[in-house]
Amino acid sequence: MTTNRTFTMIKPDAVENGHIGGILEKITSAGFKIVAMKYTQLSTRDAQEFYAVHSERPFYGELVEFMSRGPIVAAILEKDNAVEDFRALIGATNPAEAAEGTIRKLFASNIAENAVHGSDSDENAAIEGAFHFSGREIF
Ligand code: RTP
Ligand code: MG
Repeated sequence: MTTNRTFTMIKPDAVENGHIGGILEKITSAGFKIVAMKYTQLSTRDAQEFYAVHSERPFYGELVEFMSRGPIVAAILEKDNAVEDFRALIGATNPAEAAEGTIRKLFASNIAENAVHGSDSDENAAIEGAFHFSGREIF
């Protein structure tokens, strides 16, 4: 079953700004269990592939460059209703519109450099988790 899991990345801006610890604290305090995690960096090709769904959007080139410019933390998280609850925890895409207390409100810079990724469906959570982790890296 994958329906109680979601996939996240702490994006390069948040890593650069020293927010790995703060973000992981928010995630675990909200009741998410970390079942897989790694410190890694996306190649240009990895970022193009991961965000292929946005390839026709005007911000695609900027997004690929941003997401591949430095290390990220990738993780699979487990909790009841994980996808929806994690999207609520991270807040709106644009941190200026994100609710108080959300991860993007607390740690994000702007709509492009917004600190964290959260899967938008159970299906994508499974695809994105498999993009980064093999079965033996998930606990
Ligand atoms: P994510 O996929 O990273 O969790 O973010 P999201 O669902 O809230 O937003 P989405 O529409 O999927 O956009 C993916 C990422 O693209 C960047 N973006 N830049 N410059 C812009 O107007 C713009 N819009 C989106 C952000 O990094 C966003 O999280
Ligand atoms: Mg998205």
